Amino acid sequence: MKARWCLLALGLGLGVSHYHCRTRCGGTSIVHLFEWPWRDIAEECENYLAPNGFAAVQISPPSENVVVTQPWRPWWERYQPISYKLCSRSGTEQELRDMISRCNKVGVKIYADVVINHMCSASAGEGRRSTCGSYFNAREEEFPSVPYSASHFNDDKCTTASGNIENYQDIYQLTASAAQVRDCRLVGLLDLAHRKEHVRERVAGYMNTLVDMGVAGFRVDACKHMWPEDLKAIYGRLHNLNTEWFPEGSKPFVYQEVIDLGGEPIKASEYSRLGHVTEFKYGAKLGSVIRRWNGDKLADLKTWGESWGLMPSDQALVFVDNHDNQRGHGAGGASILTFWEPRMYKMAVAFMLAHPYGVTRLMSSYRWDRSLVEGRVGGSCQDQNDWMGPPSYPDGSTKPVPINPDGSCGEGWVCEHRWHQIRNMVMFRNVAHGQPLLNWWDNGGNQIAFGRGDRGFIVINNDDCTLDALLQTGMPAGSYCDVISGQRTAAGMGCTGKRITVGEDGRAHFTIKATEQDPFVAIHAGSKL
Ligand code: QV4
Ligand code: CA
Repeated sequence: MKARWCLLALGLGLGVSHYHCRTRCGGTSIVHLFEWPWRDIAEECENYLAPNGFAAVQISPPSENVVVTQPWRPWWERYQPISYKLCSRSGTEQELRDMISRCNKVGVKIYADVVINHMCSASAGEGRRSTCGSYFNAREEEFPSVPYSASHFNDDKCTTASGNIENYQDIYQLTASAAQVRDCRLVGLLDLAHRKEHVRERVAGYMNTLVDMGVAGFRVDACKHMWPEDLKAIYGRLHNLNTEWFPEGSKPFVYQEVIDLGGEPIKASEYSRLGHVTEFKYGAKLGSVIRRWNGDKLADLKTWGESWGLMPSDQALVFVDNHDNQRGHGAGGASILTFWEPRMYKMAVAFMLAHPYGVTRLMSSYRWDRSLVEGRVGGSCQDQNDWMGPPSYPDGSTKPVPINPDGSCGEGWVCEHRWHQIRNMVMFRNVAHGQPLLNWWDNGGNQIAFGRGDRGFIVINNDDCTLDALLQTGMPAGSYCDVISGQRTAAGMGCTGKRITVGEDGRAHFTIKATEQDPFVAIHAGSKL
């Protein structure tokens, strides 16, 4: 079959910047090792994340949670705390401590996912079915291991009939609507009263225990459901980071989960003065562009950023998918790309890592059984098996993450962060850090290219025809190894992928067939031969 050729256009960019990373290029990306055991995270930091330039790991909630059996344990039980003791399906407190210190030793930071808006579901019953065996009574709102009791919850402040959040977007009653989102129960989860001193003290105490153990910051769960002034009071109590690993006076890095796709009274911007905020529009819009839905095309990404309605770049925590929207939870909708659609997914992740906008987070997932039909729930696709927990043994304990000889993961762990295209783009981002976006080129359709100062250049072909273009890369003359089709060999001379030759004038010739497995090419200062 004959390849169709697209209209060819040439971009002649000007201006190269001469900024270089000072000593070595620090890491810039976070990887969410969703549901990983602490022991495996420690090894991953040492064997893989540090050598490959990953900045940090987001860990699953470390606090004690309710054990749900239906009949198997769902991943989401970890979002129903019973106490702030540190035993969970990922391991013991000792294993957590060991992991944090081993990761810090090799320069990989740990960000803990903290669930502080609520405790378990009101219908969780009574007893000791919790991950450390602590007693609780959900009906009476008794959590003696914290301790919390009924007066520490928001029941008196919530005015909805069910006691749950019933309406997120009553635009005619903005104040009342915001109040119910913050003072009522999120899907029946017992809602903590952060206005009260005791609650603030307990929550900050939990977070400080983790800071003292060596975490570098937090992903704060469900921030939309907490008042910004209460969060401010809690963050204000946080200790500085542990000086065994961090410079004196370092503050925890906080990124807050607020799903704001527009159209609700609560805005992400209410939280941005307190820390970073998750930008959920990023993955939803990027997914739509890569899927080429509604006439969206890659060329449109020339203006990617604030003008798309995204929050200012220096406030945003960005990601293609997260543990919720990859399985139809939370929000984001049907456009979200995940590992289930690897070709488009890699393209989206590569674009994200090449583009200067935001602090980037990568998802590292496990497979679940999708043999059952997908249903439509609340406008997005929700998988019938969306609840499935991580690969586990019949007794419910999580299986370790085995690493295959080829570097991939076994036992149903997907390990997107180990896909070489993604791993190499993590390094691209580090090398290009601080460099401006330059030399944009597009064909008006789904072929684009852009550079980052004189440190990196990426070309993407998401059209149905070959990309064949002579492009200004802004890079110093020389021979480079494409880090998508392969990479530079250890000795630095060989290249297992395409070779790209940049001429004295900074231009290079690129050919990418529409049928290639990965229809994009990336070179950077560290892939020069
Ligand atoms: C059910 C009914 C309720 C009923 C309740 C009590 O739906 O109407 O009141 O029973 O009988 C699980 C079940 C859910 C169940 C609930 C309480 O899925 O059906 O309610 O437990 O028993 C995760 C999962 C949720 C899960 C929750 C707690 O996604 O499905 O609920 O954990 O185990 C909004 C928020 C946003 C949130 C997102 C999912 O603004 O903050 O929804 N995202 C974060 C996390 C997410 C987590 C939570 C918040 C809660 O990323 O993973 O929810 O901590 O957009
Ligand atoms: Ca709340």
